Amino acid sequence: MKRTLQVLMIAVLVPMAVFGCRRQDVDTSGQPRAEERSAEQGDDSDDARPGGAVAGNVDEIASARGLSPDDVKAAVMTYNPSGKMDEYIQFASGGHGGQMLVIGLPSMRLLKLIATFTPEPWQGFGYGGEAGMAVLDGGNAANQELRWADTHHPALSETAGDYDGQFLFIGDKANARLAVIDLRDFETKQIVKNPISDGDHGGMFVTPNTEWVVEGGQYSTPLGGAYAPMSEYKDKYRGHITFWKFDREKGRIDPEQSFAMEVPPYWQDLCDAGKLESEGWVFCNSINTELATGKADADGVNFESGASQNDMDYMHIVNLNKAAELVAAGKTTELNGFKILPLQTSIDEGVLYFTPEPKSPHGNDVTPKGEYIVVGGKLDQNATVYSFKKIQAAIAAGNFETDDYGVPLLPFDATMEAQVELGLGPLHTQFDDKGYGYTSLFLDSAVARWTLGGSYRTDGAEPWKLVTKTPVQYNIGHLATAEGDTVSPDGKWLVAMNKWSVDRFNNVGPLLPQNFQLLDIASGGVQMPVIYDSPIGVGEPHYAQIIKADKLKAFETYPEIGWDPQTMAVDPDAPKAGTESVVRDGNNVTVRLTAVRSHFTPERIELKQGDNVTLHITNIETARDATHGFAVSVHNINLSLEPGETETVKFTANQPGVFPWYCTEFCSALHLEMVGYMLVEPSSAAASVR
Ligand code: RUQ
Ligand code: CUA
Repeated sequence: MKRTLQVLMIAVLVPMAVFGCRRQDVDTSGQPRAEERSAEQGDDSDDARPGGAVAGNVDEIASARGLSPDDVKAAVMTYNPSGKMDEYIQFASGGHGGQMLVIGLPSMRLLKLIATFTPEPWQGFGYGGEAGMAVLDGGNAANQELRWADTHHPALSETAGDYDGQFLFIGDKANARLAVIDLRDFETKQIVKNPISDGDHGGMFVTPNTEWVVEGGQYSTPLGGAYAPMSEYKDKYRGHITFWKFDREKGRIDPEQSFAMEVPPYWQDLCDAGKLESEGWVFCNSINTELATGKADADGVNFESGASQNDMDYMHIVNLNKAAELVAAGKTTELNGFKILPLQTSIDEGVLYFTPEPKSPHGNDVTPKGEYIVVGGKLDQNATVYSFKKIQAAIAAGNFETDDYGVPLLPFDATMEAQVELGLGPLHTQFDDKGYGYTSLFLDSAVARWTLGGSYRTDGAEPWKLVTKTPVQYNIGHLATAEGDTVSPDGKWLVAMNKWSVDRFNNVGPLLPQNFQLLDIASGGVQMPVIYDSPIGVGEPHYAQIIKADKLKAFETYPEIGWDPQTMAVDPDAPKAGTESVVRDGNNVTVRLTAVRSHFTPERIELKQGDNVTLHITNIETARDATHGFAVSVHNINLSLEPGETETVKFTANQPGVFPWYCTEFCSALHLEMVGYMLVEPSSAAASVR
């Protein structure tokens, strides 16, 4: 009976989701109907609105532009005049753009793109500079250079469960990798590749003091790159939850101290780390407990349907502290040089438990004090709330049933605290400082605000109850509130990260941006109006975190001349003013250059064809924003040197000819004169003709 209902829901809801609009707005084109479009835009829906040349006072301008009083209020709430800083900084994943976005709130201005998994020329990342090349190469697979990623869930480093503004982690769903960004200079310092799996999704989530960075798997395979046919799925395929040890001192992941838990070949999904009451535990959702293997012929069942048969999948409940003890005690095996905690060990030692979760669960979010876990079911109408205390009691009660792999199964009724009816397709949940949860509703295209229960309710409001919903455009995935997944959410701003933008922006062709919509959750009583639309035109962002801007203490310039951003220290070997040189030793040539407005020293490098060149260059500026570039024509060499920074490039001068190099940043009036010549003398006269 329940299954029939579910199949019905899929049949009805999936087409709606695909059209990407609120139900009442859909016609068969997937576009809101014209009359609704104009209703949404206010009375004056004339597309050719007056532009900048509107004279008069605020009321007159507003009326000429067709802005309602609410529009004007929204503008006033979000507008930053020149020089006014944003109060919050949002770090958003850049999706399959492979980068990170840095966005100011409430202005929603894009402040920076952080080159992360993919070469990025403005930052000179991946174009010859040795440090960046080494970071990118650190993320290569065994037999494949990887130069893109699908970034999903960023995690800011935490101290005692609060963002500390020091580091940022982001996972790559496509290739099972993790990047570490140092927030002193907003640069990527490390990429690690998971040695036992090539895919993930439940990452990155940090423990409250950032001892561990959690990477939950997704599409199960034989671990370690082995082969097995799909007919052996149940026995040979496995999932993983990988725990990366973070060395805060070094600012690096330590793979030697990291480990993976072997788990059944369900598809693990999002995770979250326990905090306060539940610190030391980790919770991960799963889907495909059906062990569907896909449709390969006419008789097969496709994944979409095969992996949605069961009413319940399993939340994975992991005693991480216990797991770490077992790892320290050597109870691990090794695969590709990486520590694995075998499934049977986790079962025997009480490290892993399951509890049922309804209807294709997705988001998994621990409440601020750590006593509840909120799970969204993609095909559900409810968010399901679990109690950590009840989970512990169910574990203590023992007498378990198990799943097919022998993992103890805690009864749903014993662990569940409440089911909160919110609407269709609840995904992810964030929190505020007033005891409310905020859940994205993908199918409804809405954000729901609802009351938490227990110690969060001091206002007499009924617990576990929907309070209000705001429609968003369209098909919201994640959402983020200010510090909304920490132990002390701020209760300000909510960004709805919408998958579809359809008709919200000027037409830029068939590939559309996503739409970040800013909602005011603080000042409007129970209402949560949408007050800003921000197009995101660089890959599909998933999760984001929003940190109070004053927690970030980034360098304004590098602290000393000759700074190596990789070691975060002065390179004693860095060229400085007066130490520039070109030194030849056989066919090895070492060039030591400096850059300062508006010249390089030296300005000529004379090479012979076939020379092995090592070029060190320092930007010896100390002024803020005095960045210089270093771009050599047709050599794929392009550096960005921030004030104080030193970089190294190595190349072989294979091609004879004359190659100007120049500064790519318009740094001064005589920037065009900031140039040099690299001359490569041919090894024979004939070679000089290209
Ligand atoms: S997942 S919404 Cu990684 Cu929810 Cu994208
Ligand atoms: Cu330096 Cu232009």
